[in-house]
Amino acid sequence: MHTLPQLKYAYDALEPFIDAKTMEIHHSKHHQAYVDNLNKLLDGHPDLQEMTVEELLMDVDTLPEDIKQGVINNGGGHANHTFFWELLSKEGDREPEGELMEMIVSSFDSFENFKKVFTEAATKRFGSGWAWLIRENGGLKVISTANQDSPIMNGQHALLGVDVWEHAYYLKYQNKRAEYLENFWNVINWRRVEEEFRK
Ligand code: MN3
Repeated sequence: MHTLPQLKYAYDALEPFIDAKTMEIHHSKHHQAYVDNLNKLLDGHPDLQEMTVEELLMDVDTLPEDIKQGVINNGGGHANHTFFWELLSKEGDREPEGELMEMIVSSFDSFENFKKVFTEAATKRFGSGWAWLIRENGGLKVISTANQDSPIMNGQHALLGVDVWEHAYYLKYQNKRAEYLENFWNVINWRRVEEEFRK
């Protein structure tokens, strides 16, 4: 049985960059729905019920055809959001440190340029989806995925991700995705990103 993870901070902790109402609806309604739908899809599949959401996503081609797309959408939604909440914080430094920073600079020339590349991928994602910073070939790369497709499905290891579904920003920023993305840099928990980088 998959469950909604508790946030380690209050819904208003990321104000004014991400507003409390958006956080509350995003977590308690949207994320909850992915969890509930995933549980419903796995009902009657005791073997699949024992797997973690990462295990389900790692091998989607082995899933029964009638639930495959549903698990991609809702399992992906559950995994993506669980990671996303951990990536957010209003405390601490606004830049990565140490080896992560070094690899960002060696992969993108500068931290400023990395921000530009990441923001561009997030801005250009048509419709709903995510932008990610992933590890690849001993370096780092920016990608984006559609809908709730998870990098885990492609065997990719994400270090940072941003949700660009309208539900992530519409209440505060309306159609201005670029403004939401500008503000996103104020709420990244770089210590959590560094922890993922060390894995
Ligand atoms: Mn979302």
